[in-house]
Amino acid sequence: MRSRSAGHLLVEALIAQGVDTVFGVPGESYLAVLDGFHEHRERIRFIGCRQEGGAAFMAEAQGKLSGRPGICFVTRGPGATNASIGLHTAFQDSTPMILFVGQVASDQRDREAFQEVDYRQMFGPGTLGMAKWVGEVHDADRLPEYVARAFHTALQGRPGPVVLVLPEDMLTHMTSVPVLPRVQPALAWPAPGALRDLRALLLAAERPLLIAGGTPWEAESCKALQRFAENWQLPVACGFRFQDSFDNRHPLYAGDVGIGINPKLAARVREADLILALGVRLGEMTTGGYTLLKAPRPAQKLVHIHAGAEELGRVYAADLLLQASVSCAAKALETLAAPPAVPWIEWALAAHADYEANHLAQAVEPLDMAVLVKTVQRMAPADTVYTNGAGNYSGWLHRYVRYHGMQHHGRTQLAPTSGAMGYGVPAAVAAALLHPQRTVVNVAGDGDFLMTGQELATATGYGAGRGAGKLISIVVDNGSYGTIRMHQERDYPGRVSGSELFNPDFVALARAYGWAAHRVERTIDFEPAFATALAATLPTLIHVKLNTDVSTTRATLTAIREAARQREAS
Ligand SMILES: Cc1ncc(C[n+]2csc(CCOP(=O)(O)OP(=O)(O)O)c2C)c(N)n1
Repeated sequence: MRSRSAGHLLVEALIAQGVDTVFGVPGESYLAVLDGFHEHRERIRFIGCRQEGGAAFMAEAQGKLSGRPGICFVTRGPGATNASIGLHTAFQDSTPMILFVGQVASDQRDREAFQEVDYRQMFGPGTLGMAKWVGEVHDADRLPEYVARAFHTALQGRPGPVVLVLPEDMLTHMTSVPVLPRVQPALAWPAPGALRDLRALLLAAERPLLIAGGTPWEAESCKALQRFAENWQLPVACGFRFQDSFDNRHPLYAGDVGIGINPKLAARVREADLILALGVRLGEMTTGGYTLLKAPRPAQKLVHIHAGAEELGRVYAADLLLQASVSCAAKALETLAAPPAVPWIEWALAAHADYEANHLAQAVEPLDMAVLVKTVQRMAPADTVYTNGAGNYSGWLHRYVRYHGMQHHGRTQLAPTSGAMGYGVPAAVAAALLHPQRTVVNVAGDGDFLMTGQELATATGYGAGRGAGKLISIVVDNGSYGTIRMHQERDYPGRVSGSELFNPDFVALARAYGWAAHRVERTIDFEPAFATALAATLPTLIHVKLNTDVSTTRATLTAIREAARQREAS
């Protein structure tokens, strides 16, 4: 085996894992790796981003889209701190991801050398919710072992982010060790006895509800889930921001259990006598703040199926716990013999009828977000990827986009269950770069957009959205951090502080980045603007002006404030 630097070896190891694109911001701490990317530029590309938060979000989106770890490279101290938002998102969203961090040279360690941080302390598993594992590589010959372990750890059990720390001097050591083969994650199958118990619980149920979500769903497991649901006529809801786990057009679809949940679905979750939670973590957002399922002992019978042993029994005392990968669980469930008839047909039909009724919206003038979102889905190709960050504006996507199950076009919803603002733009840029044939539509709030809007330059620089697939970002400008304003009006009516925004001219800003841009102030002007964007040869930003008072898909700020004042008065 020829000798080369560990930096080159690392790039070869990534290629052996099937990686062809990585995201990052360069730093002097890992020059040998950057040189490796130059060496192997025909087989792997380094997308240089404009801020590590953007790069880490892009890698997270890569992990969501591919089911394999998204890869991000950043420099020490400032680079790693900027990247932490993407790491946190990958953790909360159970997305496989590896963050490589350049580190000070070994002979400088522990002096608080320039930009030195102890990443085991900063991101370590003891720190709730940042990384599954933090490894530091001190021996160039062992780099393949660390990389393979990073892939396994990111993919197995509950998927998530891993950090590999790379001391600068280690990267320049010469080594002749070979790379290891592509990692295939070990899968966990449900035990036959547990499946029998699950069947018995189903047979005893009258109002069951399946909640699907988490990761890693893909085409085959989504198909298996659908067959299981059909065999048993089970109504299926999706967990918060996992709306593409089950086809929203299917007659058994009941809606999503997340922020802005359909009140009828919330009632149905409470009324259910059996909740079958498949792949979802049963976190705060999917349980309505642990109220739809009362913690720690729910009123409903609860079966929780999850790949991570640590998730089972984390909060809830369930009636049955199954540790299994979602793909294995779904395949096992579809073989579960269903009775000739189930007693909950009416219940299942009503669940879907409630979902359909929730699609109807009261008209809003002059700009109707419900119509806007429905227009996007009517006009955009069926395999369009939708991205968003955090903010009330995302409620219109959650409520009105009918996400297709992953058996149709893979993942089409890139949205942070972590509630990280700024996610949508970089996720969209990553999706457009990774799938140039597919159209990507980002919807961002005005606050949300400017957290990572600099990545428009990355899109322009790397030619995203210039081919068959379009890249479109719709900025919903209500002149405020509207979600926070909503909370203020609810808890401190009329006392607005810190949530008003001064915005730039978004059209001029987008054009300065080399994007096409349009402004829309009325519903009727949206369709022509979106048609122009779908025909454009440049990525396009559509700046949508929304009245600040339009707060959520269901309420205005005025109504929220008045209700709060009445509560105060009574
Ligand atoms: C990185 C980050 N910072 C702060 C918050 C808290 N936060 C949640 S929503 C929100 C306001 C979002 O404003 P905007 O994007 O304009 O959307 P809107 O709510 O107005 O629709 C804020 C500040 C967050 N979720 N993420």
